[in-house]
Amino acid sequence: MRRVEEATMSKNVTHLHEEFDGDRLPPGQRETQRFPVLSKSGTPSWDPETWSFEVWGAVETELDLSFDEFQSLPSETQVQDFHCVTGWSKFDCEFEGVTFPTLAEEAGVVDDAVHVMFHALDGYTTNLPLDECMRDEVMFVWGYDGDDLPADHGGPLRVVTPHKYAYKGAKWVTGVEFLTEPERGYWEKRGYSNTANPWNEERYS
Ligand SMILES: Nc1nc2c(c(=O)[nH]1)N[C@H]1C(S)=C(S)[C@@H](COP(=O)(O)O)O[C@H]1N2
Ligand SMILES: [Mo]
Repeated sequence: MRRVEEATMSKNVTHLHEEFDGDRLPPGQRETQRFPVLSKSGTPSWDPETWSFEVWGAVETELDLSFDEFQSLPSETQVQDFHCVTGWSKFDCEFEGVTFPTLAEEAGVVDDAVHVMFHALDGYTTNLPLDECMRDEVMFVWGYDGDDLPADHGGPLRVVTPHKYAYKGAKWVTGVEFLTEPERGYWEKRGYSNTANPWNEERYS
């Protein structure tokens, strides 16, 4: 019964490419059935007792949530495609979690916020303009294909950005910083595109 309800409530957003005037498989990409793991350094460990998710910067209310508290936020399931800048795409990933706009509403974003920096347990950071985050397809996810998100893929919690190459989605995310000026994250400082639109092949800068 529960499975049926979840299936009904899952939202399919794999038509997202239409908004970018592109094919479902972006140029220069190859479809894979596997889900390769790509991390700058290994998989960090986390302690459910001390893990906390923080939101700070240009917000009305800074947040500090336990994993249970985070999972109590309004959540949903979406079927999305995943595009890696190294050339593979994985179709129909089912992700469960909280949308970026839901989290932003929880914190109350102030008027002069224009940019966002995501922070992760392994020291990784990645940035996006606020308006590119304020879409329902940008999610903080803890569930993948009906199970917990595997640790290698960013469990307990990661960001997914199906409108961008996947380096814009921080695995092991524990912090979201709202900024009044743009800043660059880990790969954006090291030659990957700041904009990362897969349908324009914005891979390098
Ligand atoms: N915290 C963190 N997030 C990260 C990375 C990382 O090294 N650390 N790598 C990024 C890159 S380059 C890619 S392609 C995707 C890969 O996600 P996957 O390992 O689940 O395929 O995660 C992104 N998020
Ligand atoms: Mo990547």
